[in-house]
Amino acid sequence: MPHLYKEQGYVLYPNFFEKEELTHLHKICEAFHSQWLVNNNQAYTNGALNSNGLTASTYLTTTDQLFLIQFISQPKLEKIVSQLFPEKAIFLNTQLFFDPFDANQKNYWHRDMQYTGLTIEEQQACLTTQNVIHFRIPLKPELGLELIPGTHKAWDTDEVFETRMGKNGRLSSDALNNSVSLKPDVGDLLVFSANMVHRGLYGNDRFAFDIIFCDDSVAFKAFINPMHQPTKALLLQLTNKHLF
Ligand SMILES: O=C(O)CCC(=O)C(=O)O
Repeated sequence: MPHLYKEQGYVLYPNFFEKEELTHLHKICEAFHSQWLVNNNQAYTNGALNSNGLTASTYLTTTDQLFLIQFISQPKLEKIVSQLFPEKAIFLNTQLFFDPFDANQKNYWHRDMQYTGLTIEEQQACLTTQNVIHFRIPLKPELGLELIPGTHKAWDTDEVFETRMGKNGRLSSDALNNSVSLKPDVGDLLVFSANMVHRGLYGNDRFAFDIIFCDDSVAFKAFINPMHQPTKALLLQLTNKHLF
């Protein structure tokens, strides 16, 4: 599998989890989401598609926080993290992906790094120097993601660049050639590089939990919110602490 990731920038692991392994995770995510919706109604009606920071104490009990960080650091996930990252990796954040309030809202091609304040040249350099990987765990069957294989290591063609930047009359939702659509089911794990060109496929009342890991580097430490990291007390209760 690591060679597939190196080549394409993503790997789908079918039936990675038994459905029962996701039952409590799903409950926690539902509880988080309903509270998030109450407090972020304006963002939601204005087009938000995801929330983040589930591991914080904002909406979760300490017991559920511990459950989440145990889930994130479970050996079978850590094994994949260690296979896919060239060097040591750490936990960056979690996200929940859901459908837009407006069913007609268009999706958009992007590389995650384009929203972090980097210049185009810096973004280009990131392809060889920085690794951020999403671990998508659908909690409902979803239409999934559309990805352009190989773009985790290859820079944009003109068409891709103009599309994801919405330039020269192109829209970021326009169709692009050479893409693949992946439709993970509940129990599957979809791992993909945040550096690659991708877009979400909305619909089916999607509800997916993403865990994001990144290189253990100074550049990424700046993006880590301490509120999303386990407290010392929680860490003491964890057997597997390498990712925090
Ligand atoms: O599912 C989506 O809406 C997009 C996912 C995405 O862009 C990401 O996880 O970086």
